[in-house]
Amino acid sequence: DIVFSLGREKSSTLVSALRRGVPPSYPHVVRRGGCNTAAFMPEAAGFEGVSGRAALQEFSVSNSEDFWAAVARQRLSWIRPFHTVQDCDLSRGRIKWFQGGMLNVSVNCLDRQVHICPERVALIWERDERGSEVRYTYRQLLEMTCRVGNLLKRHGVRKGDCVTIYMPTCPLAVASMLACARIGAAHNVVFAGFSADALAERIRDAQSSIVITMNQGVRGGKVTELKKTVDTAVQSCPTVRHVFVAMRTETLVPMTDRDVLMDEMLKEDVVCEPAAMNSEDVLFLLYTSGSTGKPKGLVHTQAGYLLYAALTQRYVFSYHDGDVFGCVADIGWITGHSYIVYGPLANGATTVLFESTPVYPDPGRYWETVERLKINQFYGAPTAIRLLLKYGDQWVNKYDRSSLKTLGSVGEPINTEAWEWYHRVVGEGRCPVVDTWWQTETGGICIAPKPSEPDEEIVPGMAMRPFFGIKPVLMDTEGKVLTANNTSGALCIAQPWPGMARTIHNNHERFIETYCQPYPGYFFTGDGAYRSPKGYYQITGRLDDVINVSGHRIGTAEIEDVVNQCPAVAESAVIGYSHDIKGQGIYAFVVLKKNMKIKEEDLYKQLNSVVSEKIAKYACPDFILLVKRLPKTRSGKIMRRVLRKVVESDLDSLGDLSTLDDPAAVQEIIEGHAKISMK
Ligand code: 6R9
Repeated sequence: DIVFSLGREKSSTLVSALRRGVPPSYPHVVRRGGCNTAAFMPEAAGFEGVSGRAALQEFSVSNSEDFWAAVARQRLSWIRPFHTVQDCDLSRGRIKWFQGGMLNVSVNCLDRQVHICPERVALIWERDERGSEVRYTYRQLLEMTCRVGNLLKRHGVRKGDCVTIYMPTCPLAVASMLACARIGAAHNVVFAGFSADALAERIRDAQSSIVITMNQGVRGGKVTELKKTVDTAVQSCPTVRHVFVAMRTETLVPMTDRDVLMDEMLKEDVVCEPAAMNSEDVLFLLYTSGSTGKPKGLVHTQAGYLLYAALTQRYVFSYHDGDVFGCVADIGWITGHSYIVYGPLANGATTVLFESTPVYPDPGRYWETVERLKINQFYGAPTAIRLLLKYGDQWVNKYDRSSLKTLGSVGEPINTEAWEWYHRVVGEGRCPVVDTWWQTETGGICIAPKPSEPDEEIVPGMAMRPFFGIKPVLMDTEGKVLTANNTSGALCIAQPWPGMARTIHNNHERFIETYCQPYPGYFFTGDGAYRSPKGYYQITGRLDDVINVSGHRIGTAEIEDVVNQCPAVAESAVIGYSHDIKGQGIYAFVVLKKNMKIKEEDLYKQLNSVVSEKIAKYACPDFILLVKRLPKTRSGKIMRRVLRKVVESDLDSLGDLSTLDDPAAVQEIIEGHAKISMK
């Protein structure tokens, strides 16, 4: 009778749970244990004496192997079961989970759902043109994925190859990612806002032989020439054999012998045998910025990543069967990978692919979309919230948001004002706001207010609580663990978890140096954090030379490298400063070569075009200040700390300038900056 009383969607959950061998999480389970832990997470029924969500978190950390083994067995479909839960040594950068196990990620995301509920909607493609959304069922997505898989195979893609995907968020991009997973190739999605040079660098580093792209992209009513960018990029990528071209618009683009129209997939079979992959085979590379000029290709593997993405999507957002999950990120970033594609699909969710911008055609776009698609969980970036806040409440109130249950935030700290507005206006004060802290490196959310008991407090602007299996620690400058509360330090994670990146592609040394060596035995995040008197975490920002512009990571060194390539430039220093909407803006200090005569305006134009050409538009400086020299130590190191203080108008805490090679340099910079800020 449980089946009959639950309605269609719910009863299918029950059937699916039973088929997967998961104890169903329905009322009879609740009553049996006298607490709701097993109803909350079925696996918890097997963890003796664990009652309540906080206890479950503690158990997941102190009995990490038992916890992850139970969850992995029950939430993933295995071709062959694993024999070893984990084999990790953080101090050596050795991270392996679920060894001996074999599975296929696309089967876990697609075939599993098709068996139970083939006509459930997997994707809603919210196209740039408002009101023209397109739905794809799980059956259709599986067919599309198989066709792409077969097409790739026909063109020589084999297990272990790497396919670069240069596409905006759209169904074919998702099918391409899953097709790679199906045939055992790794994917390398490059954000479609990156320039030809940035794309080429990533294709070369990944040794990719295939690129999948589109004729043109459409976003915010504007067309971008994606195929043209790929054509330029592959000129310097000898490894590329084929470029596959999907058609987003009707505009024809020049094609060469190397190019293949994606339409060819229609000739392919809708069945594609899934490859049996080892847990630790590579699932994807994803490039992100570090503190040097060269972006790093972080490597995520199959089982651990998928499990972690699925579990966090379920529990941080209180996702339930039948919900429509709306993550408005771009698939070019890790948020898109984990919370548009892998997490939601592994849980059988309906996931939204948002192609547009928050203000197109007007600042009501998000909320109109929420109303029309009946979105239950909305996951966005603080920068967009800050922008929309400025347009006023009327754009929100115009639309029915009663479907919303949870609001999420990611990418950068969310300031209290934006948090309050999100909670009070967008969520009408009734939806928990989850500020989720995590990174490309962590694979999925590590710190967030949820899961926690329904009545537990959520503090504005704080990520607060570690997820299952996550043990955060704060370190002092000497590398000692800070045990007290009400204290700040470098944020590390004390033990491995299944979702973490395994290495940097072709550069394990750099992986160890960046993440494992700063605090031996711990994973170093690069962020600083504060732990409140109650033990809640608040992220305070990066400790390295990485800045965060509208939630996009960029290394200051990357920008400097490009600026320094300008013929007129002798040297430069780039810093981040706090920006109303973008979170951080970019400030470049530039020293010209001797006897260089160039109009300031021309120089600014040149610098902006070179940065957008070599990296991306979002990396262009907001301010450029021409100076005669930069503040440097006697050993020649640029003192960015001093520049930051000047820009923050915090002249009282410039600190000790006696180590400076030429203290007069600072005065010149102070005066120059004062002029700029008056403009
Ligand atoms: C998921 C993602 C990671 C960096 C990270 C941190 C910042 C992300 C945050 C946050 C404060 C949050 N960050 N979420 N800072 N509060 N909720 O953004 O990955 O692009 O790799 O950026 O973003 O500085 O280290 P990624």
